[in-house]
Amino acid sequence: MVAGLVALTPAAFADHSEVTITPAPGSGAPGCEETAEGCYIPKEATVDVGGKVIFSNTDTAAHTFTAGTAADGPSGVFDSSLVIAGSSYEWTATTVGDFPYYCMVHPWMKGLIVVQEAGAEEHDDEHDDGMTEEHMDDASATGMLSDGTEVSVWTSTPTSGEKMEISVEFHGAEHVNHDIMVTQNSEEVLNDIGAHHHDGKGMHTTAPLSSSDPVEITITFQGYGIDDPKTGPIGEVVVFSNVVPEFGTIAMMILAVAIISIVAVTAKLRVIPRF
Ligand SMILES: [Cu+2]
Repeated sequence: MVAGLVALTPAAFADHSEVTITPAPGSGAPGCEETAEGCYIPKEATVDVGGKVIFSNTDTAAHTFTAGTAADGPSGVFDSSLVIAGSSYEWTATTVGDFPYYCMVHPWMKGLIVVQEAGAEEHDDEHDDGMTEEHMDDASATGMLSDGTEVSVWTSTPTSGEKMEISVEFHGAEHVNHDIMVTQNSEEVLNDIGAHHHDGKGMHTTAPLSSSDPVEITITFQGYGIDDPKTGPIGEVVVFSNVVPEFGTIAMMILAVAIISIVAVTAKLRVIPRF
């Protein structure tokens, strides 16, 4: 496989060192939540770790800018308390993650702040570790969920004694939750439960491998979204068998949840060797 190298200059990255969020005009009355723009503008903002988030109240009503959700209450990550018209509030992001927020006075007002590593970019062509991402055709393997979302994996070459890197992408999807399990010769080398990728992409690393044989990657989709209930074909499983990056995948299947339960029961019957 020929790796397509992508030259990236700092200018290729959007600047996420500071973002200003304003309430939609008139958001003190319900209705903004029905619009495409939402009640906080932008309703989803991206900022780097160490970056500054400014809530500038350009509306005529007083609002709060409170991390958490109206359903679960404040999360404590940040809280402006009441910001009167013409005032502003600043918060500096310190950890990577998705931070939903809302207005305590007007609970229909909701927004999301996505905090990412400095220099990371949602739509760039290179992962943080320098592993070059190919077009979908060049993925190690691509499968599909029943809602049509394509799921691709890119992997490093399985090498005895080394960790294997696996990049997963749910094309065009946001806020993807999934589990990922990787086995090699029936030995579990990675079992990540509850991974969340706010831009649909993520990296996973296995334990050091005990051989250079192909691996099997099982991805269980756990829904789109941040808060429950999550949406999408939850529980669907995409299995990539015999994954070796040069030759692609020999078999790819989408299995129903029921089949997985059978596998789980069967696994319990395995004889565990004792030394
Ligand atoms: Cu408000």
